[in-house]
Amino acid sequence: MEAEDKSITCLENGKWEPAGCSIKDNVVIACDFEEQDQKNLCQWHSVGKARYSWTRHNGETGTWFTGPDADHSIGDYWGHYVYLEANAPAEHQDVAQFVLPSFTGNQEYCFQFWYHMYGSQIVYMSVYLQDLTTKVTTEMTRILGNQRNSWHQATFNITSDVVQNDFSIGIESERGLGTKGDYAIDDLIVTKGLCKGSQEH
Ligand SMILES: [Ca+2]
Ligand SMILES: [Ca+2]
Repeated sequence: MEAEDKSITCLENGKWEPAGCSIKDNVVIACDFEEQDQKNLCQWHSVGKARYSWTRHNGETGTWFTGPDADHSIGDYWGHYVYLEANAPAEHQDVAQFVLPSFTGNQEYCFQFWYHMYGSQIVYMSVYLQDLTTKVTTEMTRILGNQRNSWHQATFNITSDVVQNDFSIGIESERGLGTKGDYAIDDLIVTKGLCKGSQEH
């Protein structure tokens, strides 16, 4: 009898390859940001200016009335999430993308994550797929404005006809007029097949 394999071994030739996954429940990737080395495991990275980039963090953020007080997975000071800090040096209209780099196209997936958009100067969070061959971007949703001080779940079916070629998943947000606009995400999971019993977001 094999030992339970909790490791995610989906990475082949630098690309997430669902057929190579050994984890249970059809998980392609799962990022709760609790381990520093998940930066390698999930291969997430931030695209944009250095002064405004998605960063791993725990506890509350540096300004009152924006950002979460705790992460989603654990729910206390010690839990980690990834966020965009609106304080300086960030500037008005800076944009940053959180990117999961590469999935095999022309297959069905379920993508779920938790987001936190609290603050009077929140602008938007856009979730999109980018075809790595054609560079065409397909926006799946755009969440606008202050969503109060709580975590919300987003669920997406990625049907096989949406992206024919290998693709990346991106989450983009924009820094608003002032400092009360921290965005956070946690507990991202991509599984093979469409979402079970869930509604499309
Ligand atoms: Ca977490
Ligand atoms: Ca804060």
